Amino acid sequence: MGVVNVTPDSFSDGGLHFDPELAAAAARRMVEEGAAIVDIGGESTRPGSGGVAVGEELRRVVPVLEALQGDVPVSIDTAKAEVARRALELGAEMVNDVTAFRFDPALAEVCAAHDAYVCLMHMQGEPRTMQLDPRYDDVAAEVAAFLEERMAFAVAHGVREERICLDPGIGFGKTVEHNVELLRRLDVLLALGRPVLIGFSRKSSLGKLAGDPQATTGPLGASVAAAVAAYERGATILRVHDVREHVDALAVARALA
Ligand code: HH2
Repeated sequence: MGVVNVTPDSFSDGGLHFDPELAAAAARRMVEEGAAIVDIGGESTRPGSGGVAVGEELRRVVPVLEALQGDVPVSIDTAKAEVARRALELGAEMVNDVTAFRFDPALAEVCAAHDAYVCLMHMQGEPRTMQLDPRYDDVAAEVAAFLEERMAFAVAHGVREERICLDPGIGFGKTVEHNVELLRRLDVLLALGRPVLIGFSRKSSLGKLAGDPQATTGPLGASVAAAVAAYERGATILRVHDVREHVDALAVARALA
């Protein structure tokens, strides 16, 4: 899964794809490089961010979706029913909601009505404050229990279970140690029986693991290593910014498995 953030302020690629033409070109390039789907988002969820209004989010993503219609498999990264509805009408096939239908419960019905693929992600707290003091007794078990409950909510609102993938939400209300433990114990999440998506690409925990305690992003080599490790532990969807490098690495990891 390639990432295209149509935002001025994303932590990883903020401003790079704010122009709709550039965003659409980046999405096309990612598919040429081997992405199976491109995740398009109009709202940054980086630590500290406060969110954008629905009108602004639509203004950011709709021109990109219009430019791409039909060419590229699209996932829409949104927590808002109205944005998802418009994106699905414009051909998106997946809804990636970092709030797992908590921000806007009406989103579940929109996904059900379109029989869309859905990614449900775990987050402790909200982006504005989530990195202040995240705490868990048992991070893997708590994340799995949360996702199991959100999956039941989605199914109760008409989303088919076969359409759902689950994501522990690397960096969303988690310390470096929490992120590491979630990957080490990915089997706890896989036991829920759904495909697991991991988004570790460029996240600050990787920069910290690579030796810089002040890191705010993660270097490419560290992102690739995390994706390969996640793949080897059973994740089957890797959300990444640098598609070509990840596709190459994952092809080799697969050949050597
Ligand atoms: N991470 C980000 C955004 N959306 N969705 C899922 N399912 N999983 C993730 O790990 C995930 C996500 C944050 O990364 P990015 O999109 O690069 O930055 P920003 O939120 O600042 O736009």
